[in-house]
Amino acid sequence: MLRYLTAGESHGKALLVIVEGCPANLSLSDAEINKELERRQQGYGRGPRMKLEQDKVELFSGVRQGKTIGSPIALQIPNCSTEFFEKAFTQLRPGHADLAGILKYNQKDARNILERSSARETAAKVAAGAIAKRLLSEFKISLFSKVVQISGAENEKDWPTLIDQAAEAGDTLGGVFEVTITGVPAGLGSHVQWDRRLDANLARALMAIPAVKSVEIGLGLAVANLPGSKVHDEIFYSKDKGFYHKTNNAGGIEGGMSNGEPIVLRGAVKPIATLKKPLQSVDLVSKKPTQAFVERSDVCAVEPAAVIGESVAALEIANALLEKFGGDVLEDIQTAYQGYLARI
Ligand code: EPS
Repeated sequence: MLRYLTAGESHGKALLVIVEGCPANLSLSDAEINKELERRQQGYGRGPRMKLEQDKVELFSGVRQGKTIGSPIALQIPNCSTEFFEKAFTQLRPGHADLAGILKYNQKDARNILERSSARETAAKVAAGAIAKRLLSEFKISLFSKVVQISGAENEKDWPTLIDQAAEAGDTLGGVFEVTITGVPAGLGSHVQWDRRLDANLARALMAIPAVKSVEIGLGLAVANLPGSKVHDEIFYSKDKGFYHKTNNAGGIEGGMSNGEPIVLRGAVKPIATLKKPLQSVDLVSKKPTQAFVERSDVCAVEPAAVIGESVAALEIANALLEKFGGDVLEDIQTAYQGYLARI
């Protein structure tokens, strides 16, 4: 089983991750992880913070002489921008974790909620996902992602103008991203138990990305309005290809298992909740009406969300792969994998 935990605050010293269950003998370098971290920092509509941060990983354990040794991989990404860490605020921000968080954790300063609920944490997720992607590449499984919509507009030529207009108006925008995973063999995940269903685990991983409000697999929501004849993918067989489908409305997953077709996932991202032109709110201490707290923020973060989606999906696919083929060393997993491919 591949699992991971993150720690760290947005403006604290660093973000930390421990990835446990990565098999031994996988070659792994800082550079491969840094490449993914750099992708996450891009995107039209990002705020000034991304010019300050230079996300680079420091590997502390689990790797020796460029290869994993089967022990937990611990790493950190230092934060450059730590200047807000001591700054208290009480003007609760609608759409953020502030209100529910201060009530739940009995806090007097909403900073104690902001710091961990910030999407800065996703840098740690992407670092963990980079390790999963490295593992999957040994099995010729690849992940891609792209933005497919910004605030309802599908033509990418319109996006910069829309984002500029929102920035000008002190507003923010959301959108939709898509993750495609190719090379996944049929049979990852399982129909036999709810928590082994690959679609459920992928959906949970995508929904756990801050600001993601809806997840679709394949046709997604559209299945509700179509007859079965327009939804289900017919099955074919040829000697070269084995079993295959000519359509992929299922998005590569049937019965909670991969079916050998590319897995296609979409995530809908809400607009960033910190607005330059602040929304109406209430002050935590005085209980009087106030404008929401405004700190430097992004206008649109759908592009980084796509990279994050790719990363968390990689972690789920890697976990399902290890569940099916077992093994704590790369060579054993490869042997089991090749045997399985030969059988199916
Ligand atoms: C975020 C607010 C902004 C974003 C941040 C997420 O940070 P700051 O308040 O320091 O300007 O830049 O995203 C990142 C730091 C990042 O690395 O993606 C929020 O409130 O979620």
